[in-house]
Amino acid sequence: MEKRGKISVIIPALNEEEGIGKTLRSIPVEELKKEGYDVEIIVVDGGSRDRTREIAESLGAKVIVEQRRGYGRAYKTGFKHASGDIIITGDADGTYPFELIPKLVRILEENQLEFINTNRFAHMEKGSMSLLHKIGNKILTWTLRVLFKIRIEDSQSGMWVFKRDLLKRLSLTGDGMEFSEEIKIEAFTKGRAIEVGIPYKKRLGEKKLNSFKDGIRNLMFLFKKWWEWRRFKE
Ligand SMILES: Nc1nc2c(ncn2[C@@H]2O[C@H](COP(=O)(O)OP(=O)(O)O)[C@@H](O)[C@H]2O)c(=O)[nH]1
Ligand SMILES: [Mg+2]
Repeated sequence: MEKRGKISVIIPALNEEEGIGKTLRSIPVEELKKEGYDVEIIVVDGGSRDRTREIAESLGAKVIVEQRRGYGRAYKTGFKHASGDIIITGDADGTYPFELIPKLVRILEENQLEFINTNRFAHMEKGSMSLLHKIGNKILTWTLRVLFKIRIEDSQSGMWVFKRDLLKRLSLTGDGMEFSEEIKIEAFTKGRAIEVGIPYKKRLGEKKLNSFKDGIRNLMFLFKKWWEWRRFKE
């Protein structure tokens, strides 16, 4: 069998005992191995006080504990531990279609891309995103598009598929939820990137995002990032 390299699936999790099992079981490890990929699954646990770590370990994931708070912080720590040529990310709450990994990896490889963002608005299950959250997302995505001239539909999607090598060229500063928009700004302005539509499901367990607080923070971050980006371009 032709060896195709290694895939690292990275999942941040904070008190996700309800969703982590379903999430990990939906990763088609055997299918990917048959296609010639090695697969590692890394769960970056933020110090969960429930059974998240235990469940993740029992399902064969490598668990890294990152006590410092924040979604971006968790990813930056996870990336350091990843050894795959291709990295795939997503939440531990059962919302993202990990079963599509083989298809997304094929799109990345066949088109010689460095980064794929996923667009959840393409096929969104009813009730999977509140109206407030949708409006917030639209404002953030529109602002990002105007400031950075990037044509994407979902600036807050947490599922990305990318070449690990690209990370060397990206400057990732955000420790919180703003990390999601930052990695897209960096990848789309510095690498070969596209967006692909995916289905998005209702969450298991409680959400960790504070829609209002994180929304404002993410908006401010876009302007801060844009200010630095313009200065750097000159
Ligand atoms: N390790 C770690 N994971 C986090 C932290 N905050 C959120 N997460 C995880 O990051 C993912 C995204 O959070 P979520 O509440 O689903 O945000 P939403 O999908 O934007 O509503 C989930 O898997 C969370 O468990 C954190 O501080 N540390
Ligand atoms: Mg989520």
